[in-house]
Amino acid sequence: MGSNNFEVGTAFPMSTRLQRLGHLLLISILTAVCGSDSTPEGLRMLLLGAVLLLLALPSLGQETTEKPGALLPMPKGACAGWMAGIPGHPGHNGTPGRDGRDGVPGEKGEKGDTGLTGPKGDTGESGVTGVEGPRGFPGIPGRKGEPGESAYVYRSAFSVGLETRVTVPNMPIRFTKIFYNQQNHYDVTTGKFHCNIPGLYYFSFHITVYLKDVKVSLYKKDKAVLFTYDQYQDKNVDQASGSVLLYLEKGDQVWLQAYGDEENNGVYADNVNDSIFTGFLLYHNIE
Ligand SMILES: [Ca+2]
Repeated sequence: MGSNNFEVGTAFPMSTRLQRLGHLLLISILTAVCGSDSTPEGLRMLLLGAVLLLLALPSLGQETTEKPGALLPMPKGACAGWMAGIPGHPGHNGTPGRDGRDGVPGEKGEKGDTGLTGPKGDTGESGVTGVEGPRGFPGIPGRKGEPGESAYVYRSAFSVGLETRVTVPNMPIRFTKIFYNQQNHYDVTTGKFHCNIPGLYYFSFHITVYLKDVKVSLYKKDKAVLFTYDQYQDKNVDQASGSVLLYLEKGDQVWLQAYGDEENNGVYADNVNDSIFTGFLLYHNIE
């Protein structure tokens, strides 16, 4: 019975397949006729072979045109000729898959636009003092200053001389020959200078000495502060002189006065010989 044991769907030409089925049916009939297998089992095999042959015959005319080598279609068996069913509904969505692997880094992009200016930062700490720079060029002269306060009020000067010989010692010498006394700070009636402007004063005197010795002092506030002594030489004319700087307060008085006795009063003056006394303010007291 191994001769009819072939697999369905094996690649054979349809005509060959029909021939095999015919052979199988013929063998089954022969077997049943010869009584070699007259059992009910042998009869069933004969009937089964007849059914298979009848099922295969209707498609004989079509399949004989198949080209050699084409695959045999699956036998449709008992379902052949049934109507196709209605397509089923789509299945449910599956669960999301796992995350994929990281991609490779991309190429370096182009340089972006300049960003906006940020806010002003905090003031930094002071740096170390630098080295002194070189001396600059001289600047241009400034504007001329405003006129100062008039110096008239600070003017004080006098210059006076003797007109005649002085014969009386121990009293102020009166110089009545006026060279300059615009402010009238020198009192011609007393021979004394009166300080009206406190400050530093310069005084000087030049005395012609004739006939007698001369001892003369410059007085300030009733006190001799300068002494000058000249010895007379017979038949000669001498000179005695002196000068000094004195600081005076307002109201101070300064004058010249011969001291000693009359033998020491050779202060002289005539038309061609002068004895003079001069004083002026050098600096006024600004305090
Ligand atoms: Ca002398």
